[in-house]
Amino acid sequence: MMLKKMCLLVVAIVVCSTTTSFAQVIGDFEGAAGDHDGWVVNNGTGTSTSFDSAIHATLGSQALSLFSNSGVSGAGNNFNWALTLTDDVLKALPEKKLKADVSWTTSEWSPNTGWAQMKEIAVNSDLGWAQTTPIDDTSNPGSPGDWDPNNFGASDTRTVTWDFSGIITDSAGWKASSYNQINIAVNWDGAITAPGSFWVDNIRLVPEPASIALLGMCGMFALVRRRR
Ligand SMILES: [Ca+2]
Repeated sequence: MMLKKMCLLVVAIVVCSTTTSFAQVIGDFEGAAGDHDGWVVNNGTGTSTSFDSAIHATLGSQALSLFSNSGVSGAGNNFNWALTLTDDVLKALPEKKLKADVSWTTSEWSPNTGWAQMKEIAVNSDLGWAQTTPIDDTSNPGSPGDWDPNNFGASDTRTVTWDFSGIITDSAGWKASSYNQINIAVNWDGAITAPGSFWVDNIRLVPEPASIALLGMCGMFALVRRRR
């Protein structure tokens, strides 16, 4: 009987571990210089350039540094759809949330006032363009994606979370689309007159609460089995 219970426990753990997939990393920036895991850095108003950075890495030893040139600084000139990924892996987006570790360093921004944001994300597909703002931020839950040098110290790294359920309402249409794309914007205060950097690492897709609830049920099931 004991052997049977142990077997059931092992099966439960294996099944639960398999069905509740963990975060799927879609940007760790660990490759060679210029290899950004398929992410494309856009040049436009508020031009951004990029390079692999040894600082602010939260997964592995490199992060992506977005250097945003505010040579055209002035209110309204600093918003840029800086990062784009077009990949079939995004077909899973309706069942997932997107998280990214985002960093700023006060000394990068001059004068040390104003604000910077990694906030808006847009999805694009045959269904069209739709955008949303983050739902959570480990440093600034009251205003996710917003950073400023006065309130967040010399160096700040946080995890920002975006939820696409409100803008991908046609899940079947999204999955059937000929392409699936997300675009991440950076934005900063026109009062900041020198170029500054955004860092991003460990961009990942994480299961929706339904899957997390399943994980909880699996844990409870394992506990019940253990107590019997
Ligand atoms: Ca990394």
